[in-house]
Amino acid sequence: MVRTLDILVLLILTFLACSNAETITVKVADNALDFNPKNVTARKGDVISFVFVSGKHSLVQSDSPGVCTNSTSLTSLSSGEKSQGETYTYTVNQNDGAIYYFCNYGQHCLGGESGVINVVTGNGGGSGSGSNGKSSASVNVPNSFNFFLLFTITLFFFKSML
Ligand SMILES: [Cu+2]
Repeated sequence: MVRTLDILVLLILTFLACSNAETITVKVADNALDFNPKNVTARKGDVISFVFVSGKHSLVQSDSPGVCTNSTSLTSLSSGEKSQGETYTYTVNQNDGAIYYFCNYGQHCLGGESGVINVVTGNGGGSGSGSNGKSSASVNVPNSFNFFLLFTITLFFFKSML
């Protein structure tokens, strides 16, 4: 009975160690027709949480930066029309490359309402905007947390061997 419990705890800890997805918040029309931050770095599995701060907007993926036409490929990023106070979450489902998006509500895109999600490979969570140096610094936190989890898992493993 005790052994079964140990295995259960082991499984839960392993799951926690493997799922290090991060949620990145992007404010829509925080101050003007724009995104804050306009550029984010993310990894596959990370969740981009678009928070609609003011007005009405509709986010759609495009094929190039700053372009105001819908992507020709099947677009997975499409919020539909959202109003102030609403949130749209998008889960990154690619290993690398850039996901360009814009607001196709009214003439918002022509006013500069476009942004990009830069998808990078590797473990650890993503980061908000800023330099590459900053993003690598924030990656260290989940990595040390994972080390702690793996250490605990190892302890449980040896405990169950006794
Ligand atoms: Cu808009």
